[in-house]
Amino acid sequence: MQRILWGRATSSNVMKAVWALDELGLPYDRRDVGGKFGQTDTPAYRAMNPTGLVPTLQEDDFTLWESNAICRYLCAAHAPESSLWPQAPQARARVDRWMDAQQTVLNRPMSVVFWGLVRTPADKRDPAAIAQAVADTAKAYALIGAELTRHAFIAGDTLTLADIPWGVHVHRWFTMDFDRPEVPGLRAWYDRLLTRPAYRAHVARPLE
Ligand SMILES: N[C@@H](CCC(=O)N[C@@H](CS)C(=O)NCC(=O)O)C(=O)O
Repeated sequence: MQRILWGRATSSNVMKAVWALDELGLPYDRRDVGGKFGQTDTPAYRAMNPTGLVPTLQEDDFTLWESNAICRYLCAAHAPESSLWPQAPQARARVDRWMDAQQTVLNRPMSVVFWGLVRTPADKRDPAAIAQAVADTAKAYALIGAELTRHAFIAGDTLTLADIPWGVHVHRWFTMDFDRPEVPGLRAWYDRLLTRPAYRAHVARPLE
């Protein structure tokens, strides 16, 4: 079976998929598309992913988009026993809840902070919008911080898929140059993630 992960390495959503692939020890080829590489507007790419976004997973003639769905599929299809996505319904639901919350609670303010501070020239920034987004992002991180003061990872004592969507963003949070609000529990968890080879290889990279 040939497995291809379509998407540029600088995308937070691509990072989730490659981090999960490496944690599960699954081989893949990653192909650069999206951003400065383009190619996401072609009929061939849109046939795989009608949103034109990255990432897209391709396994022979099966294709899948939405980064969190890709992470869950990889566990379900190739590592059903993995502790990354526990099988017990309540444990699994707790993991899924945090994956959803990254998309619904964290993503919007964190995008404003990241795009504002990293991808926008200093003279074009909107300081008020960034300040509001920093406050909202800190509130979102406080939700997982409350969990992380009770156990080592978001959904318990071991790494699960819950850590992956939040973990890609926390590297940006601690790497951007700004006056960062303190969130109890967050830095220790980030340091824990930094001990993982897959996280260092794909997520903890210079911001661009
Ligand atoms: N909800 C989608 C969002 C995908 C998304 O917004 N991807 C961004 C990169 S992080 C993208 O494709 N941007 C346009 C591009 O890279 O060309 C997911 O989680 O996969």
